[in-house]
Amino acid sequence: MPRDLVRSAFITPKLKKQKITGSRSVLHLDMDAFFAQVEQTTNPALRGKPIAVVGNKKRTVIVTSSYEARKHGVKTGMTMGEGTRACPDLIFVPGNNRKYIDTSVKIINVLKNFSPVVEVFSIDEAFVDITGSLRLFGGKEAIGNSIKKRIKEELNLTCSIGIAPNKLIAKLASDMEKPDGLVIVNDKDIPGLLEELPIEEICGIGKKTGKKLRTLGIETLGELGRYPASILKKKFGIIGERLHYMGLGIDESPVVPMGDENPAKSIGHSMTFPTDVDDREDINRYLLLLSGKVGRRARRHGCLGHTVSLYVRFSDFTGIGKRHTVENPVNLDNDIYSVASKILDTLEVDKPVRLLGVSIANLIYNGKQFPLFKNERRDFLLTDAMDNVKDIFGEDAVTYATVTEWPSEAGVISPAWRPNGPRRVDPK
Ligand code: DCP
Ligand code: CA
Ligand code: CA
Repeated sequence: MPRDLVRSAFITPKLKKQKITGSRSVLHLDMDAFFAQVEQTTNPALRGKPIAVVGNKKRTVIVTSSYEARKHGVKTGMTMGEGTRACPDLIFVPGNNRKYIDTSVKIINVLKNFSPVVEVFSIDEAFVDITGSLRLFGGKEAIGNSIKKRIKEELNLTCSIGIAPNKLIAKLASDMEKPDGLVIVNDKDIPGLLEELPIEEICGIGKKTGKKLRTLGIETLGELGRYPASILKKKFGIIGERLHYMGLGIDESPVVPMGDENPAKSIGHSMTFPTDVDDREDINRYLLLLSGKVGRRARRHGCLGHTVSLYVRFSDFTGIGKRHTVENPVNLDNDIYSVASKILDTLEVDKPVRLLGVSIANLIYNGKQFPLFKNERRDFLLTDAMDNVKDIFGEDAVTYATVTEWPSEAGVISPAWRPNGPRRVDPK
C-alpha cells in the first residue's frame, strides 16, 4: 500500500469523528493547598499538621493553609492573629517562592507527557487539551488518574482534576471534589450543573460583575443563560456576550499553550508591581511602559510581531492571558500598546492586578522600514528619535509624560514561575 494511504487510514477516522461531534476534552488541574502541601512534603515534621504559609514581611497574611488547618476555619487572607485564634496549634511557615516555582515547572512537565497542548494558567493550575490523547491513554478517566498518579509518585503531591468539553466547565469541575478529586462532566450534565449554581462560582465572574448581574435579578448561572443576550451586551459591552455563553456553559476558547512559548519566537516583558494595582489609569500606564520595553527590543532586533499577547495576574494568583493577531505587524510602542489595551478591554479585571506582561510573537524580520502612510510616519519618527536619545543617554533618558517612574521589581513572586515565559526573552 502506498505510504500516504496507510497514513490516511490511520488519521481519517479520528479527524472525522472530531469534525462531526466537534467535541473537545479539556482537562483542568489545580493543586491542593499548593504552597502548604509543598512545605509539608519537603519537611516531614509538618505532615499531617495544621500549617499556614505566610508571605514576606510586607504581606503577613496567610496565603494558604493545609487542609488540617482549614478544618479549624483557617482561611486565606486571615492575619496571623486571626489564624491562631481559629486554630491555636497553627504552625506558620514563611513562603519560599523558589520551591513553588520549581514544583510548578515539574508539574507542567508531567502534563506535557499527556498532550502538547498545555496552557499554564496560574502557579498551581493548567489547562490541557486532551482531545487528541484520549485513545492513546485509554480515555478521560484513565488520563486523569494517570496524571494524578504521576504527580503523587514523582512529587508526592495531590491535585484535583476536572475534565469537561471546555475550559470554563473543566475549571468548575476541578473544584468540585477538592482535595484529591477527579470530576468528569459531559455535555449532557452541563445544564443541570449550572441551573442552581451562584454566578460567582464560575471563573470570570468576579465581585463587580456578580454585583451588577444581581441588580438585574440574575443569581444563578441558569438564570444568566436564559437572560436576553441583547440586554447583557448593552449593559456589559464586549463581555456581555461572553456572560451569556457562560450561563449556557459554552466556551469555545482554545487551550493555548501560553506562558510556555519558545523564547526565540517572541519578545516580551512583564513585571510584578511592588503593590497591587487596581486603577485602570495606572494599569494603562504600566501597559505603555511594558509596550515600550517590548517595542524597543523588537526595533533593536529589526523585527515586528503579528501577534500581541497580554497577561494579567491578579492578587490571588489567578490570571488571564489572551492574544490578538493584527494584519500589519507592529513594533512601535504605541501600536503595541493600543492592541494590548484593546485586549485588556475584553477581559474582566475586577481584582487588584499583581503582574502585567506584554509580548509580541509571530515575528518577522525586516529591519527598519520607513512607513508609507503619512499618519504612520509621525509615530515612527517620534519613536526613532526616542530610540536615538536612549542609545546615547541610556534607557531612562526619555519617556512618556504619563509615565514618570518605573517602580522596582521587588519582593513578590514573579512570573519567573513560568521560566519559559516572555520575561526571559532577549536578555540583551
Ligand atoms: N496564593 C497567594 N495569595 C492568594 C491566593 C493564593 O499567594 N491570595 C498562593 C498560595 C496557594 C497558591 O497561590 O497555595 C494557589 O492558590 P489556590 O487558590 O489554588 O489555593 P490552594 O492551592 O492553596 O488551595 P486549594 O486546594 O483550595 O486550591
Ligand atoms: Ca490550588
Ligand atoms: Ca489555583
